[in-house]
Amino acid sequence: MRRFFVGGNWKMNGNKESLEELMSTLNTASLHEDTEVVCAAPSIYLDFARSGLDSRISVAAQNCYKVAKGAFTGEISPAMIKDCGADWVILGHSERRHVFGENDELIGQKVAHALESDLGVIACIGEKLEEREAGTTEEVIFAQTQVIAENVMDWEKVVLAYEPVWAIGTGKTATPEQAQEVHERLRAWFRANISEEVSDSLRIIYGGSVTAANCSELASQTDVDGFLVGGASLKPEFIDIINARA
Ligand code: G2H
Repeated sequence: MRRFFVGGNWKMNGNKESLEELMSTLNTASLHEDTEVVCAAPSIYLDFARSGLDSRISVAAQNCYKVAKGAFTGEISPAMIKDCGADWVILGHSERRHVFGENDELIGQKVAHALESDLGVIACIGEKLEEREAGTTEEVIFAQTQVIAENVMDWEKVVLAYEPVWAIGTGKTATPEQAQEVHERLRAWFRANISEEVSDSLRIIYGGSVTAANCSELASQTDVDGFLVGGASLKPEFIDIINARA
């Protein structure tokens, strides 16, 4: 049985005042005990998020670099993330890939180093609209997954987030059928290329305009094991998304 996983990706939003309000709403909410909840704060607020959120909620960074320390101005390392009390990092998010030009090779190196440093990794993959329209969705997401897989020794610390780029922040969610279809194919890829055990146990979560209104139907799909939520994670409706699985 895969534990339902809901991540809130705050992206580059909020300030101390608004985040404090959000955290107090989450801290006092009734949250499904079976759901693992993680909030990904901007790096400058990692400490603030860890001290403001109660212990039911883990904290993630939204990115990190591929080495522990050194002359890399502006970057943060997994060791620093852990030092702030956070346990997870999001890697390969489409905004890192497409706004900041991160390629598969760099993402793979970051995955390897984050895992070596004992951080959990929320590894993101997803196709662009033109790739879906060209019928290359599988080719794209399998290639992204392959590079991630080459850098993973222990799958227990990995959650795979399928986030179709055309659904991110656009209000255009994948239908439950579209999400299930891709998640099922990803699970089949893991069965064929990694192992039956990893295929059965790996949590594959969906991201892209998830809201309180569409989360229940998505959560009821066999291979959807949770969500990575952007915009809606900054609002009280995040609680409904955490509690989406009946
Ligand atoms: C996808 C998602 C969170 P949103 O990026 O990772 O954001 O829910 O705003 O589409």
